[in-house]
Amino acid sequence: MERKSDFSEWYSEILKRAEILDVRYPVKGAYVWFPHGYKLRNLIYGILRSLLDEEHEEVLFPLLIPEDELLKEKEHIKGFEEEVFWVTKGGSTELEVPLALRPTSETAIYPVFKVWIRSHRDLPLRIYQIVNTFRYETKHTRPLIRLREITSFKEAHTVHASRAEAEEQVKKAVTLYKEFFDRLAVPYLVTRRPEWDKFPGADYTLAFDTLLPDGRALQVATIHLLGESFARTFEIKFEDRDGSLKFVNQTCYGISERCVAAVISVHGDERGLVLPPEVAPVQVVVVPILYSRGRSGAEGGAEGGAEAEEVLQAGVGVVKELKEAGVRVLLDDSDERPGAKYFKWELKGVPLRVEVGPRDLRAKSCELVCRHDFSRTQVPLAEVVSEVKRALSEIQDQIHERAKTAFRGFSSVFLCEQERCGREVEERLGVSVLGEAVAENREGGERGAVAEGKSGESGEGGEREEGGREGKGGSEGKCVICARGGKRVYIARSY
Ligand code: 5CA
Repeated sequence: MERKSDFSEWYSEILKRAEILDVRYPVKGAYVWFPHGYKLRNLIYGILRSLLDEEHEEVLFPLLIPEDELLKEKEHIKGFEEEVFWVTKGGSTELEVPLALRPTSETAIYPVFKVWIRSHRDLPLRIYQIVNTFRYETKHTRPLIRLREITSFKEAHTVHASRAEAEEQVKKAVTLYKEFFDRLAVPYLVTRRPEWDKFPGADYTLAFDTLLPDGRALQVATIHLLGESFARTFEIKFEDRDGSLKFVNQTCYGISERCVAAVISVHGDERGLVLPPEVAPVQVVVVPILYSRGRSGAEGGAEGGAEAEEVLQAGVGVVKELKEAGVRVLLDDSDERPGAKYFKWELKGVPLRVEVGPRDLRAKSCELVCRHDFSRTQVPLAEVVSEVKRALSEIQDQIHERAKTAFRGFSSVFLCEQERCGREVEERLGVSVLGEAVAENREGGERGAVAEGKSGESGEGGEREEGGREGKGGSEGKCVICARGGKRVYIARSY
């Protein structure tokens, strides 16, 4: 399975063969999680949940939104009206008020915020939920990437007393998402989306993009400063310390199962999945090498049988020790040949394999084989727990480093703020304008395009520059289309 030359084919094959997702469900844009895929999904979400839990509380709002609430925020509905699935009947009875399947939950949550929030003492309010959302996507649907049923929309909504506090929250959300993607070893670029591409109803939108092996950008997270717009529509006010009534300031941010797509696509190779140990459902597979098939010694004679039993017991012992040490470990003592076992677990992305054979046993050792680079190390059986733990931590770092090296960043051009110019660049080059890199980019340590430097150093708009090389050309120059003053924006073919 060649990953680069035909990424699309590789991606479909991997979802099927590594048992992530079954795409045979008869509803467009809706898919079935296999057990292995579901475990991976839950481990990934567990990280996000634990990060969110530090400062947010989990809630659960209904799936159905009354039409009148959904239509209230004019900008918002303009952006979503073509994407909404409607429930119009209960049995054979037409509903008086049609109900929307949430495409996102602002209009479900904010009417309730109106009654929850009374005073400055109720603020800040930070909640999140992990729910399914529905979007009638008209573009080509793709498993985990463009869904009509997003099965796990991790949406956070926060409410503040002032715009400054809401902006502070946006920064915190950037830091939180950076930590999340760092732990998935997925590199990213954070940009501020152009005005014409922000979330419907937001003041501005920041987005995380990663790069898939076919050179296309995948937007994996967005953070929106909503300001007062929804507060005015839904009349969410609070009594401030001085007794005056004020509109609240809001933010929201979310991540879908695209984060799972990113982990699969960024790290995988021609043999299958390569999973960072942090999120691998099986971190270690122990394979006893039993030369006498059948373990009872049917082929190897009595002596071979006894040796095979010892090897098996050594494997069982290693599994027990690792399990006790909190490692997600599995013993493969099936009757398959070792080669077939290696193939199977490599396909599923198990980061580390422990092989124990008769020769290893005589030397009181075993062999560790890393999935991502196939390197082998002989380690004493007595030190297997510490050696495995060390290896897993090194693998996590090496996979991250490798992904950062492969992340070439994005090209950039100078553009003014007019939508007309942006659209023209998109059309002419067949790309999306991702936007200006935001200052916070630096902290994450990603190689992504960071344009620094003084304004208009080169003065030539329109040069294409690889991201990752800082400073060259500066952050301001002439718009490639109209030659007026422009800023450096990143562009990429995108999903
Ligand atoms: N309420 C806000 C924040 S939660 C919101 O809905 N933002 S969003 O529209 O930008 O969606 C959040 C993220 O979900 C996007 O950045 C994108 O990564 C992902 N996403 C959007 N549409 C789909 C889709 N159809 N399938 C899979 N993921 C999607």
